[in-house]
Amino acid sequence: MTDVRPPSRTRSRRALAVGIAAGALIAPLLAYGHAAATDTPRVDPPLRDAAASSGRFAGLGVGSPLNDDPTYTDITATEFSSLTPGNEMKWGTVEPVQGQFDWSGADEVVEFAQAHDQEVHGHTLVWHSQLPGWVENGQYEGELLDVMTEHVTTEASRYAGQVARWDVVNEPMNEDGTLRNSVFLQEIGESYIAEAFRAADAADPDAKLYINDYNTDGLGAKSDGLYDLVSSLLDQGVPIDGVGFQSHLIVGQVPGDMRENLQRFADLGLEVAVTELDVRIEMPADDAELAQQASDFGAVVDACTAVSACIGVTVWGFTDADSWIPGTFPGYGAAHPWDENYQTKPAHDAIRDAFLAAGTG
Ligand code: G2I
Repeated sequence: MTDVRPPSRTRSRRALAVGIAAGALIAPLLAYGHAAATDTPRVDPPLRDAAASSGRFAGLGVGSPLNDDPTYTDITATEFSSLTPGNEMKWGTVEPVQGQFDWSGADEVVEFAQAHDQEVHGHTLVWHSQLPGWVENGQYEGELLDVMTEHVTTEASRYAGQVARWDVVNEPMNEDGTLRNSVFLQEIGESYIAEAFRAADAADPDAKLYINDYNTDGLGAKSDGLYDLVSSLLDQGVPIDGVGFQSHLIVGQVPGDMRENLQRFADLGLEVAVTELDVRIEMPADDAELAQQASDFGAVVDACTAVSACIGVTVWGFTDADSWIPGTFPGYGAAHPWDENYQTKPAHDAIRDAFLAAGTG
């Protein structure tokens, strides 16, 4: 339970990134160019190669356990160039008892990613949800600031050099743009956010440090509040590198000002990324809704590729067979780019084509 050794490292993160970028820039060009010249059937590139042709990653928020289904792992390995552990790096998972760590699930995802030349997007260090009971209920020794700092330091140190990006603080905003009244805000005050970033930076100076939230994809009160918060963190010299836009969307409701919103954060000098994209449909989904969903996935990728500081798009699950949506939004489903039988949906092709349209493909 308390093993502190990191999983073995075969290649550095930087080497991985270069390898992915170089290989993926060339692969779709060869496939496309050759097919056009000889009239042989077109070979569609996997999403990771399509994304790389525009200099970006195609990410996946993975379910667990990863290795149960060979079709699942095969698609995970071949289609995506970044993995976000869906639950395995959350506080409640890794530190169920104060000071006792269980890295098994997180290590599994990191090792899988390294074996398949994928980046890891760490998720998440400080979040009000999926906390261990001892944090939630205040059953810890000492001050919460020290407890939080210790947790961030321990987890970010363990994976230092192996995590490309960390969601350091997740979902800090209320819908009206004020700060969420989490246990961290209550016990520490709003400085908890700056302190979490400082601890993560000290533990892993190479990881890009993100703040990540939902319903901040377009302009509005919540994203205005996030913008003000991030601006203030930058003014204070807090080591923040990026903003993640989760993009849990409803079919037909991609914010028309998403590009503009991403751009204003980029204009602060930050990276931006789409971090948890899905597009839910009220069930049963018909063909018209699946076509609209495809257009929605494409529109989100277009919003990202229109912003040079937007470094990639992560989908939150790839198959309708393994989805968080029906449990959280009863009556909704079909939110992902592959169907329940692991067949690609129009949404998959729209993601691929949007990346290719922005890139060299
Ligand atoms: O809620 C959707 C996402 C919103 N943004 C932050 C993400 O971390 C969050 O992800 C989801 C996971 O995809 C779910 O898998 O977070 C949920 C909890 O808020 C996760 O659901 C939980 C279930 O509630 C538990 O019953 C289950 O034991 O997943 C657990 C592990 O499968």
